[in-house]
Amino acid sequence: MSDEASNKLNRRKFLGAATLAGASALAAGQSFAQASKDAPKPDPLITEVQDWQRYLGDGVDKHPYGMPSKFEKNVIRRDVAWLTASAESSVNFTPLHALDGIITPSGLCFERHHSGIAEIDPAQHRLMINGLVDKPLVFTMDDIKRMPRVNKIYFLECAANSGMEWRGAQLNGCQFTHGMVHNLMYTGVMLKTVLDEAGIKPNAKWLMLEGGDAAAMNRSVPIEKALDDCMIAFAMNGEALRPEQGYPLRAVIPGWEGNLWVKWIRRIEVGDQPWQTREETSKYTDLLADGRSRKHTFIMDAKSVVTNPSPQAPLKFKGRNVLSGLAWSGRGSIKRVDVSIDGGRNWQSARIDGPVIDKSLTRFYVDFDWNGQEMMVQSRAMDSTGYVQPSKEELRKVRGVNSIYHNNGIQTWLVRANGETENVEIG
Ligand SMILES: Nc1nc2c(c(=O)[nH]1)N[C@H]1C(S)=C(S)[C@@H](COP(=O)(O)O)O[C@H]1N2
Ligand SMILES: [Mo]
Repeated sequence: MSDEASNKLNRRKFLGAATLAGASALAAGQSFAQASKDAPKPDPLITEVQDWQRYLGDGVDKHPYGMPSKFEKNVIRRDVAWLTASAESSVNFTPLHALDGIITPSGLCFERHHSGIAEIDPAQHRLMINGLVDKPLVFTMDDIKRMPRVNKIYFLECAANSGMEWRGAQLNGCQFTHGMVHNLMYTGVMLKTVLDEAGIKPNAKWLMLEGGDAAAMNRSVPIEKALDDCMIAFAMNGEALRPEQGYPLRAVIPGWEGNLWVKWIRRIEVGDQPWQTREETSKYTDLLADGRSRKHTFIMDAKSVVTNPSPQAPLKFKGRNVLSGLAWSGRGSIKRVDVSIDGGRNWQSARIDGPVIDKSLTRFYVDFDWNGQEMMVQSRAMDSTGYVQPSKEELRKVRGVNSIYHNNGIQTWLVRANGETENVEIG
């Protein structure tokens, strides 16, 4: 049977199933300590002294820079070899299914490079500002670190995130379908502060941001956005940027597609129109159904995904379970997230927990009781503008299937009776 046919069949079988509202009514007296019921009795892990209790552990001189426990060795960025021709011009993915809260650990942020990671000595890094300015300037890293700084938490999403899913369910894991996103606390200087130093001319309309990597990647950003909330950041999660993320300096363009967040930034040219160069062909263009393309699609619309359960994180036990996921919007904050377990007929509001910040990932949960029924799990985000995340069907009606970019459609996971979970599409 083809995958498509089997998905249809599963959907038919599923129609009589209960809603999450029904499923979430916890059976009276049911314990959370259900997994331990299968342990031998008496349980040596309770009655015997273990090695880690018997021997001295590593001293404070063993790990000058800490790493995760060896038992977490599967929690890593992963790539999909067949997606791109070379690892230097490629992408890897954040393991969303294995993370919690809203901040992405620095070593697990997805990477997207056009010409690999530039290795730059900060003492030799320069940021130049030229074009329509009163005084062209060159900043060293030391200069930038003497300017007033700010701390902000933002998501960065590549416009190609979920791009492989436009024509149908393809990659089996939220790491691969949604993992081109990370969420970090940035420390740096407002771009406005840097621009004010140079003094921008009245006819300035666009900035060209240029990277110091071998791609010399550049993108054009309208001046209104640049003066509003953009930053030049030198730190992430409290320490220097990682080389992968643009060390020693990157642009932060909140809520807008990742492509604009130029890494290893070395030059800002102020102009009166968008920059037209060969390099800007690396710009992302949305192809529409009729063959035309959308010119500038900068903002990342509201989106969400259930990270647990998902194909890499199946359900292991009946009874009490935690469904969890992430929601975000480039237009503001997340107001509400609804979750369905019957493929979008019935919805229940999820519990949002942790900080709810503009243009940041937001964490949601549903604490529910699973009786082993098959489920079609979906989540739907609503942002502070009232925008509601569309279904993939709705999205395709407007945008066709020729796009790669800006796919913010609702994701469906089929959870089978044995807990295994698959990427499927309804309809
Ligand atoms: N200089 C430079 N900046 C760059 C890129 C690049 O290849 N070179 N890739 C862009 C793209 S397409 C994305 S999605 C983001 C990815 O940021 P990350 O690697 O921190 O995840 O960086 C952007 N900035
Ligand atoms: Mo990107």
